[in-house]
Amino acid sequence: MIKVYGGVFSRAGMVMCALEALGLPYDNVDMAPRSEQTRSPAYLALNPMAKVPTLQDGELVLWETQAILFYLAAQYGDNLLWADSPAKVADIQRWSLFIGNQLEAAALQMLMQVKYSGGNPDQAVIDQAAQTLEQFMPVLEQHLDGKDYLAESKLTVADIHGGLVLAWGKLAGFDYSRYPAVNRWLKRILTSDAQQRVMARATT
Ligand SMILES: N[C@@H](CCC(=O)N[C@@H](CS)C(=O)NCC(=O)O)C(=O)O
Repeated sequence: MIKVYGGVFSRAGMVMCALEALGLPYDNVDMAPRSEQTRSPAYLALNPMAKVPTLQDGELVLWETQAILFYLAAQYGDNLLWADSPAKVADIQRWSLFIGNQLEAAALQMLMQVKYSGGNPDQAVIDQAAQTLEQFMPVLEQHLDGKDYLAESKLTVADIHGGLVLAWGKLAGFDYSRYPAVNRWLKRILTSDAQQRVMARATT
């Protein structure tokens, strides 16, 4: 059985969302980032970064969220979450990498400051992160205008990764309503059946 290390609210949630969308059974080993568990010799043997998520699928051990998502879709997608030509696959990867490279750090910094700074957020860091999101949001807005998904006119791993990254900004209070196409897309991902099933795990 496929095993996912890391909890629902970490990037492991993205992996679980993809597994849910693919209809694949999996075991979740819930471990918090920076916990003792992530520093155990057994876990370090799987992931020398001591971070989550890690995927175990038979002999395969994989870390780095986007690599895991690309693997799952390519291996098990059978036309779900993925595409059937190198150019279309590259388009899915392009949007996921764009969000990963341009927006992920800013969205995470904003979330960390607003939610996890012990009530002592650094406004300069928040402002800088907001500025970065504002800088690249028009690219997404223009691309998503008139579209339901980032690539392929269907849910792909780019939407799962991208939507859950942008959700960090939303949790931190970033106002996406000024970008209506992005806002609609984000809502579509967060309310998708797959993501609802992941969130249900948080309460069980
Ligand atoms: N680029 C990595 C980042 C992994 C990562 O930073 N995971 C967080 C949880 S979402 C973590 O384990 N942080 C602990 C740490 O930074 O020590 C990926 O996408 O998998």
